[in-house]
Amino acid sequence: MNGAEWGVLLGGMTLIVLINWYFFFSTGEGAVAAVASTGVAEVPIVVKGGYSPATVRVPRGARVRLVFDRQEESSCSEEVVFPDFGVRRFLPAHEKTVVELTPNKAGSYGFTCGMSMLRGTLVVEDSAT
Ligand SMILES: [Cu+2]
Repeated sequence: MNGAEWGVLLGGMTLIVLINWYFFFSTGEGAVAAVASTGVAEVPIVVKGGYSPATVRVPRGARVRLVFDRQEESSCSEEVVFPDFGVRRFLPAHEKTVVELTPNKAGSYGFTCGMSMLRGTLVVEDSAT
């Protein structure tokens, strides 16, 4: 093989490594909620064309306070729905709205806007012992 071919091969291999790294290591991403000594995990979520962060990780059994900070008037995001918890909450524009949940089961729980267009995930993890 000549130099150019080696270059293509190396470039391809680097790309594969990067893609694998992305899928295997960054899937655990998302904001990890800090749990205060009171047992409450408070997580700010900005609502603006989506949820940011879209993935929130909390330890099982913590009281979770999700503080939705809606920075837009788009009617799309005026409601947030947690189907697994039977929660549907109106989010006034340019205000913060707290949604409190206490998930006791580990798992991934989706939340969406009222029309299921914007999506986020609440990941409840068994805390490491
Ligand atoms: Cu929507």
